[in-house]
Amino acid sequence: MINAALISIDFGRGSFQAGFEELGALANSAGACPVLMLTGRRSSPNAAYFIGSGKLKELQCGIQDHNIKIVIFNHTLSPAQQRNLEYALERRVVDRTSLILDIFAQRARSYEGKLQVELAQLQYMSTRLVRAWTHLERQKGGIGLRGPGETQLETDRQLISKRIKILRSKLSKLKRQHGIQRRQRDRNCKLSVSLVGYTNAGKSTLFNALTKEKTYVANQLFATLDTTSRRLYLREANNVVISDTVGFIRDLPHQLVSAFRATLEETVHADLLLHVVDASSAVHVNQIQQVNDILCQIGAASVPQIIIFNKIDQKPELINQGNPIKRNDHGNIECIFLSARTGQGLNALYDVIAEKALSLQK
Ligand SMILES: Nc1nc2c(ncn2[C@@H]2O[C@H](COP(=O)(O)OP(=O)(O)OP(=O)(O)O)[C@@H](O)[C@H]2O)c(=O)[nH]1
Ligand SMILES: [Mg+2]
Repeated sequence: MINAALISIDFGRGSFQAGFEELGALANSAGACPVLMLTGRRSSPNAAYFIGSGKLKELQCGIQDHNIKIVIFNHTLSPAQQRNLEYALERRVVDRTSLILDIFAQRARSYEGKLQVELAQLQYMSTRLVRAWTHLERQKGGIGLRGPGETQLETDRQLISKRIKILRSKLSKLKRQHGIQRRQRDRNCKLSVSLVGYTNAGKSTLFNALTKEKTYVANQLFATLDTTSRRLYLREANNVVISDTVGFIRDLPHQLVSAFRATLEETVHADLLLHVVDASSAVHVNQIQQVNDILCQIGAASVPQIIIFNKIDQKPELINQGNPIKRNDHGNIECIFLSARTGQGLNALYDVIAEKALSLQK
């Protein structure tokens, strides 16, 4: 683990503390150890350094005192800000987007996952490359613009766009194969159910509990990247397929959303979404909203959804009169309270899936 400094600036837009805690979890998941946490308030970012000169001094001292190797910002930095900070701090400076990209790169296991991560990284890099040179253009007042630097930049750009093209075509081939597999699955199966939700909500734990599988579970963000699907055997309704999917996060970098579109779109093709929520989190209401926003972006807003309040072992008071299933006035299931860890409420979920399977059967 390398020592990291985390910086988060409050621009007065709400849920600041939760966002900062999340950055700590992201840093941990990427393999960094947060030893210095700096916060501050501003009305808008400083153009050159994002933070003000006072905060910058504080950071410079802290870096010496705590043997810090990497500085992580809870924001999107412009290429110029990132470069200025790296010069001033003599350390690698990472913004929230590249931190998330880094975690994805560490976790990618499948061929498709690796391609998607590479595509997202190149897309991120290409925006950096373009603008990384504008400061030189300005400094040199336009003279010498066609020097070796510019040629190198042009070559880099061409290499990147060539590689992006190759990755896109490989991914679209895989997407076609997914389509074929899905149609076969549709023919054989009556209902496909996807577990979706905020990262670390407990989707994989619930998936394992339901299917007696052993997929990777960890108190980390983005433990799961690749979708895993299994047959679920229920007494009343057979042929249900359930899938564990990649978790979502607030402000998911748009490069990732576009690169992972194929994986994310798998959820669109489900007949039912089980939206897993970490009920023990103080910001779970906000997380539900974030997940629904992303579902909207990928065209899955109209897929029937049941909210699952997980980790109820830590919040037993949420269960209404001991009944794990909550229905609306029309008798439709609204949400379920359960604990994937202890198994409490799991039977109710089996019943609900069976009930839905029967009602949605084609
Ligand atoms: N107390 C408690 N902890 C739980 C419960 N379900 C999951 N957890 C814990 O929550 C953490 C995250 O669980 P995962 O199943 O990996 O969560 P996930 O939603 O798959 O996360 P990502 O794949 O990272 O998006 C792990 O430390 C689990 O042990 C539960 O019902 N109660
Ligand atoms: Mg998972």
